[in-house]
Amino acid sequence: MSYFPDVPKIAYEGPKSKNPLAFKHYNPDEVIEGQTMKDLFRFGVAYWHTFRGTGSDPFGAATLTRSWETGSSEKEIALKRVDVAFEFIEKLGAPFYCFHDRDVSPEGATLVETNKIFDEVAKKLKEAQARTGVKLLWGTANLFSHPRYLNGAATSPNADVFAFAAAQVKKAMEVTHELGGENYVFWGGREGYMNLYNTDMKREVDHLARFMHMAVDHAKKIGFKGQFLFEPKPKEPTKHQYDFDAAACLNFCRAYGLEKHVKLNIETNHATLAGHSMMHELAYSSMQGALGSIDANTGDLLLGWDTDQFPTDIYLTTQCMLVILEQKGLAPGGVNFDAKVRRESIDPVDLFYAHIGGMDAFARGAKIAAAIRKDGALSDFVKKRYSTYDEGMGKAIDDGKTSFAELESYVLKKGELTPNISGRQELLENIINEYL
Ligand code: XUL
Ligand code: CO
Repeated sequence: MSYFPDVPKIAYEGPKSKNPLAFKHYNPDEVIEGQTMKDLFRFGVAYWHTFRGTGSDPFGAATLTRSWETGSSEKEIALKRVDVAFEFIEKLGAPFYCFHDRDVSPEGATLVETNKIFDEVAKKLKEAQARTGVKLLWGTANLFSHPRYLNGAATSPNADVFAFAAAQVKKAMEVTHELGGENYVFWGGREGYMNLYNTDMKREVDHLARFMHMAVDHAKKIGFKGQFLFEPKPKEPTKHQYDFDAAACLNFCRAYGLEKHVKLNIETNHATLAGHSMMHELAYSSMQGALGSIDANTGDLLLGWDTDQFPTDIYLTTQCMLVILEQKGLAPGGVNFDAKVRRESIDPVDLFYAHIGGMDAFARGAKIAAAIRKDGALSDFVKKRYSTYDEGMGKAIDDGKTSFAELESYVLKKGELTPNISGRQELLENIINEYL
């Protein structure tokens, strides 16, 4: 039984190909800075968008009707969907996938029933992974869709809801571990507030930290060695989310002693919602050794909410790859397409076009970034720009070997300062365009 009978295995055909169902730039075996593209990107397919996306939006009902979404029960459909998903992922040639517990497996009437169904689905996922060689990049728990989470999960003012969330994450971690998941993600869509009049922010943030320490303890207990990742997002659905951006997440981790246990999963559309560029969030996490993985997508400047579109902008992917190459890749993280086709893109084949475009855009970005890096087109300039710190008093500042008093006598003695040099932004922007 095939769910995509008209789609062959997607092959690399090179930049001259006009075949829409072929890669023009993503060539898994091609080496960039010592790594194959397959290992550099570690592309992942997001189960929630690609196999559960319906095209519904706050103003309209589902538009993406999929022929396979039929069966006598939610469980039966969930099991069938595993076949659909692995046919898609295998044909696409993505080495990884990612899921929330509730994307792959429905909620039953009780927690016992929910977990029993989850075990059955996980068994089938494990078989499909073994058959196809597709691996689990990360798992996570959906702590935002069910009405019980209306006030949050780990930050809910209701302790029973906290307890239920803990039970749900415990199970999701165990299944992720069972499936060989290489990371485990926490995205707190409802971990925040809508209004400070009814919120004890200190208590909520303390609870979030308690929750995380219990997760760390449980990972130890079950032998899960995967990387924990926070996924920053400033808002949506909640007005203010505690994991606002990379800086807020890292501050939280340090304040509560979690910095050894948690890295970040940076998402493009979340970065822009926070008023940052993706490159800023990547560079900020990377410089602190905390860039673990990325959720690749893009927003729309004219809409302004989390539109989760597939990334096709070569400037964007080049900027991402400049940072990712600098830190020699993302493993055990990867590039997960947290992106959905538009509600007007109603055919299953659109899912292929979308992923092919995203993978090719990243491959092009990587080739361009590698060429820029090889020539030192940016780095030589940046090094020169800071060269006053390479010797003399500048070096003493860098080495922590001076003081305000010493610097005061230094400038008094020196009189005239070393002149500033041009930032050359326009020239550097022109140079980047020469590589595109
Ligand atoms: C929501 C979002 C999530 C996380 C996983 O904006 O990005 O799908 O990636 O919970
Ligand atoms: Co995401």
